[in-house]
Amino acid sequence: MFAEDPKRFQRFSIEDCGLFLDYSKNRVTDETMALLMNLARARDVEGWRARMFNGEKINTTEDRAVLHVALRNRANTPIEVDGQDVMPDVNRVLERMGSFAESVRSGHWTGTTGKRIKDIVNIGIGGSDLGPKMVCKAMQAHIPAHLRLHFVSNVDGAHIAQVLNGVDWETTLFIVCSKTFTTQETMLNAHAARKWFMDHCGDEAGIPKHFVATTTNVKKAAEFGIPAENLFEFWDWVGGRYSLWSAVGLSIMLAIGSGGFAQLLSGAHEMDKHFRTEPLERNMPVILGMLGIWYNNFYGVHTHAILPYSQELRLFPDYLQQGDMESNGKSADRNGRAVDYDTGPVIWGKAGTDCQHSFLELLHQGTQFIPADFIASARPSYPEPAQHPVLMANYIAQTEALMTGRQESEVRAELKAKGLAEDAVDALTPHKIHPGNRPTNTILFDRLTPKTLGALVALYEHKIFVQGICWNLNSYDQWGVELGKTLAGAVLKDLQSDTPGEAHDASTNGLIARLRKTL
Ligand code: G6Q
Repeated sequence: MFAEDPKRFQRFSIEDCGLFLDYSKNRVTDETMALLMNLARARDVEGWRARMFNGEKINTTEDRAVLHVALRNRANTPIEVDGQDVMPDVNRVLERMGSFAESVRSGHWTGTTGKRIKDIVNIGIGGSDLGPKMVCKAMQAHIPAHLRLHFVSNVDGAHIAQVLNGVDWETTLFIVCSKTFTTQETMLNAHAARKWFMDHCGDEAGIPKHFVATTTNVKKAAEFGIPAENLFEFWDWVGGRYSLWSAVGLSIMLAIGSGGFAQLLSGAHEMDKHFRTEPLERNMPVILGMLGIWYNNFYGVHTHAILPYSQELRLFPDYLQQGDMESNGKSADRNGRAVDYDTGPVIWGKAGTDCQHSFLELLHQGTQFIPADFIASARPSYPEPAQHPVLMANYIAQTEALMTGRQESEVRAELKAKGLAEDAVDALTPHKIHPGNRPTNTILFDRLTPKTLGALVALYEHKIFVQGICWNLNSYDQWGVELGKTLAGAVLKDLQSDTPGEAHDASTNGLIARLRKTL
């Protein structure tokens, strides 16, 4: 296709919001793209997009609006939920977060013994962990040397213990980050942190200098002992996995400052504008979303790899894994009918070049083809002159190799040139053939800044939206997660009770009996 069409790269690439997207290495023609755009129109992506931006309650199973776009609405135009403009509340909380973050960063806010805060521990899980953690890791180069960020999520006690072992109670600030303030893991970890703090400080009066909360459940946070002035609220129209732009991003603001956070928001806002106003044919989230549908529903390919060629973006695949799979991993449609088509793919990935030394083999030579997004920054964040060109060369070479492969004739010629005998050439050739024709998207930006990162995250959020609409899903509920939050209760009761029941299957009963001996 490239040989026949010298303009293919120009036609199938697009640049906006600081991001360059090359989607020319996909199995598509102009006709494919036109038909995919027809499909998006037929599914009324534009109508649903307007409904989301207008604050309609498109999350029908929870009767909620879906308004993460309001959190980064830098134009400050009114956005109403139930007839009420949400922007004054959004701005009020942002301002409070800003003055708190700046006061901690400048050393004006101190711990109870008067020492400056050095360690910030965010205690949260899922949407209250993955977004802020990913952004803080990505923005490491922008974080002042005197501040260290830690994220505790797992209810495995090793997680909090390891973090607490490395910090000093006098200089540590805990953020209890939970939309509901009832999530078992977060509450247990928060109580463990509180106990550890009290064991050292010995005085309840020290708590307000070391514990803050971000939540929609102001009452529960107050019961935990967080004073009202240490509480940063958000609202039920912010989905957990879309919440890093809200008070859930307090750790980000502490890390990169209120100015950096504003840049993150404005990058996302630019992408919101792009998504809202560009025609579908020139709309990056729509293009990525429809290409995903092309492979998922027309080729029957059910996984998609996210490969940032960036050590700083190494958590981006984990973050998107939740964003995408929790949103579109559904099998009932909006009307409650079981779907008879495939919905969200498995999202996975790892930073390059490390991924080349692990699973990329399967992408090159496996029996299935796996579409992949290659993401990178044209300029490095750290001055290591020898490294960056090599990183970039690998980034590009992989997409080229996945597309062009290595044909039999090439392999044979190369082996012969090395002087191998004819039978050795015959034996080795099949193993060295790479079929090629494996599709990739390449996303490139000038530099990894808060602004480009904001645009990048929003690009994928809207891609997920587009796909959810095409599959007629509610991408904004998570009943599977809710089930998980209650499932462990019955087992825990049997693990801890003096008279455990035998109500489970034989395997579960057997495992409970085994563990009862050690607990
Ligand atoms: C995200 C999910 C889920 C949620 C966590 C934490 O969209 O709903 O990952 O973020 O379960 O919930 P809390 O913030 O309520 O503790």
